[in-house]
Amino acid sequence: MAKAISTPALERHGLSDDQLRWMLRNMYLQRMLDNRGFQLNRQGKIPFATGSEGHEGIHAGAALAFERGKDVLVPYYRDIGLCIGIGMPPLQALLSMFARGQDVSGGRQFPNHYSSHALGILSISSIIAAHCSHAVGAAYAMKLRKQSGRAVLCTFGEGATSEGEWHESINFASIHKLPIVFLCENNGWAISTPSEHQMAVRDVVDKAPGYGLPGVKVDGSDPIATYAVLAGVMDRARSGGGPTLVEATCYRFLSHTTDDDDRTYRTREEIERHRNLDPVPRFEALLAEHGILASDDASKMKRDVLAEVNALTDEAEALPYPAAAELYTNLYEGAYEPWL
Ligand SMILES: Cc1ncc(C[n+]2csc(CCOP(=O)(O)OP(=O)(O)O)c2C)c(N)n1
Repeated sequence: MAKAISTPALERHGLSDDQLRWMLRNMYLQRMLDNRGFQLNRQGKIPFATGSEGHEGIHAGAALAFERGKDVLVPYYRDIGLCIGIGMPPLQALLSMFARGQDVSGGRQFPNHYSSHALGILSISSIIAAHCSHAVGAAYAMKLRKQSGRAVLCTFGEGATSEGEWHESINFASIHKLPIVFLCENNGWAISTPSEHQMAVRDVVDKAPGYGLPGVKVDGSDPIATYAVLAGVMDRARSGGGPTLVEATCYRFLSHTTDDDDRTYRTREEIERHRNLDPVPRFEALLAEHGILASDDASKMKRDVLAEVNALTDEAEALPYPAAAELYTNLYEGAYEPWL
């Protein structure tokens, strides 16, 4: 008699059905917001947007490993899903794109420079890897103040790992056993530079032993695996075990930003090949296979997210630009008199 083929149990690392569905919703929201940026740019409504399509699995997994109210996130410009995942209102992303006065940077359209004291999000630095030293500073402060039970999560791309500040930061963190996790979102490209032109070692984690800290590589298109790795190493950092370098692999499906034409350096076939690893349909299929999504749950969730993003787009677009009188606000200490 033929044996019935049963689906192997899902390795869920303690995540409940609700948490798994939350992850999927976060991934849809990231993708729709991200794609909205490109659409608005092509419509001539916003000057610039970055693409994070392909990073959704990393962001959903990392967001759940982050402890709100305790940890500090020092993100980079692709982390829209991670910032939303730890509580940033999605409207913030649109306010930044539209350069509206209510944006946290006052509408200066330095894209994705989210920050929130309440949520523990430090502003990013557009200078690649400069924020790693800021992150290490935050972790050093936690250690000096003897704040156990807290850790810093610092993210960056693989291109950043060629920068001097990255090496200095990771070295300092390792010497002082700081409560920090360095999360590399390795999408294979640093604008037009492929990772094999970026480093002579195969993997970013190969750099960890040189600094005396552990390195863990994970498939970043799998949000559960990413969560499991990050939850473990964040706990280790929080309890005094020291820093870890995590490399989460993914692929950047869109061009680097709306200013970049990726047809000049990679083929359409390469992108299509990587579509097999697209984290969003893969995770959706996994949850459906294990009965965590009912038959119309995914389409309903997508419709809800689209309606939310449409409403937020209209809301952000209707808000005013910053007033001209705000031009120098937050640039100089105290009242500033223009010298003209
Ligand atoms: C110090 C510095 N050098 C160059 C740039 C220009 N630049 C902006 S993004 C980028 C690529 C970074 O690639 P990676 O770290 O792999 O992150 P990804 O964009 O692929 O997510 C570069 C070179 C910069 N912002 N800062």
